[in-house]
Amino acid sequence: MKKFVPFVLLALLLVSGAEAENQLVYRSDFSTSEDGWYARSAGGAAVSLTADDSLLIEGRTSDWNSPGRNFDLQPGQEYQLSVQVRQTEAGEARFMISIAHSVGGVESYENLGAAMAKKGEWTTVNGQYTAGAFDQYVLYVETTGAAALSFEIKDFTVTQRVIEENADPLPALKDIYAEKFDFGTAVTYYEAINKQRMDFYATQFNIFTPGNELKPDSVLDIKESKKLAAGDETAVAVHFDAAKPLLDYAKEHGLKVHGHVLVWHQQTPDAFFREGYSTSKPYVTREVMLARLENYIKAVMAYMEENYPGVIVSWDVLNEAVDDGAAKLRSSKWLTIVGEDYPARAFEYARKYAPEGTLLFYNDYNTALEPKQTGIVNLLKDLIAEGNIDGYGFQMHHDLAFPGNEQIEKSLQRIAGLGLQLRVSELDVTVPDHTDDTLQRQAKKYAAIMKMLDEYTDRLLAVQVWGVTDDLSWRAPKYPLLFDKDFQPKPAFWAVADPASVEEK
Ligand code: 9MR
Repeated sequence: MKKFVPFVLLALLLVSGAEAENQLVYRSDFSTSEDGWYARSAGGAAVSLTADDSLLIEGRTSDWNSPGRNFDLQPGQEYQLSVQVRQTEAGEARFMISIAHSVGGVESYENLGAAMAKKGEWTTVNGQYTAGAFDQYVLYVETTGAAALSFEIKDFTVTQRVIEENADPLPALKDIYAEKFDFGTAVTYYEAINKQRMDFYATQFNIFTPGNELKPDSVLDIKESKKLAAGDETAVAVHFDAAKPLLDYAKEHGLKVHGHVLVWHQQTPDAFFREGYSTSKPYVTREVMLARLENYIKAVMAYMEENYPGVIVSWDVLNEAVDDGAAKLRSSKWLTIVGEDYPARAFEYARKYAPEGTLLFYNDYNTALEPKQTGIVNLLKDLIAEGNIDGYGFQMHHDLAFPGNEQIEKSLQRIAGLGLQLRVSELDVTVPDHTDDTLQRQAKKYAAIMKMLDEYTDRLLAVQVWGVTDDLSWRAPKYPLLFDKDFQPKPAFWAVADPASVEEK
């Protein structure tokens, strides 16, 4: 049966903020010139035009000797690549599209696609590439195990996903909720280096969390720490290469960042817990581990204060420390090596070194479920007693029916009753397919959550979705987010923008 769509909603559905489509940005043309292509070689190989408008390479002595061309690629952008190759000297040969990219004069390589070409047959080689952050990009066509083979190429194409702002902008979630709380999203490295994407995100969101890039496995510099450990087992070296693009973007555009995460049982190198930072050595003592924890937190805070003052407004100090099946701390290396007070110590050090005013959170999932909820409440009570925690982050990785709305409501009430500030830190709602009906049900779930949250605006600092477009979600096959892969707002977006417009039943 056709659903009644109110006029206002229909009008809104016609508005869209941005869209993405595949556009051909380059097709080789060898009819009159080499079109910028040259031979990549230490001297012997050379390219020339043929009578049938292809480019021939001869005189090769290594597989990497190849026709190559410099391209002006944009960091973070996704490219589809294709080329026709033909060789007449071997029964068959393997061809690859590859890229040589360089930054600060250091060149590195990736193979982007491969195909076998039979003697005399024009063969298509396809590849794809999401551009990293480099100063220079050279695409080339090389062989594997056929160093001396001469071959021809034609129809080299580069197709790019282009994001275009539409004339009619979408209503912005950050503006709709400006009086109540910040609206944010998680962003990963490849999104952060994609300026087009970030510019679109910045129209909707005013707070960002690195999806992975401030986790200990991105931040800890094990190699350097190892060197330092030779003189002092408690020393810790850190670096922020992965997080920099987002931090730079936020700093430049006056956006807030929520840091995620200082202490977690996952995505933390085993070496962090071992003597000499060596995975073959025994675990360190409680004393050494606490000193490493303190030094780690100190170094992270010092770097941020020096390079990005004021950008990080809050931190998940501790993530997912409570057991899934019992009201207690989950077993982890932190628990084994340091003991039951490791959460308290983490908050103590975070408070000690964080700039004044930085808010410190404990963050967890399945808050609506027992006995985990009681475990979370017990931990929060202990941390509150120690005086170094400001708030709790509800992750809210949900699906259509799980957890039920009453369960979510109860968990909000119970945690809010502890007097802490709250965040929704990782909101997403998975669905099994993306039929219209399912997407409407997803919208209803989002609307129900937003309506509940409206009761807690006195203490709710931010609502963050865990990603923007479905295709880049950690749960991509289940379409959990507010925008589809082409940046089109889903019914879920409109439901979050105006929860009251979504009927209950
Ligand atoms: O979104 C993150 C994904 O890219 C990583 O593969 C995954 C690995 O642990 O972590 C995801 O983020 C998690 C977050 O840090 C903590 N809560 C659960 C999130 C989803 O797994």
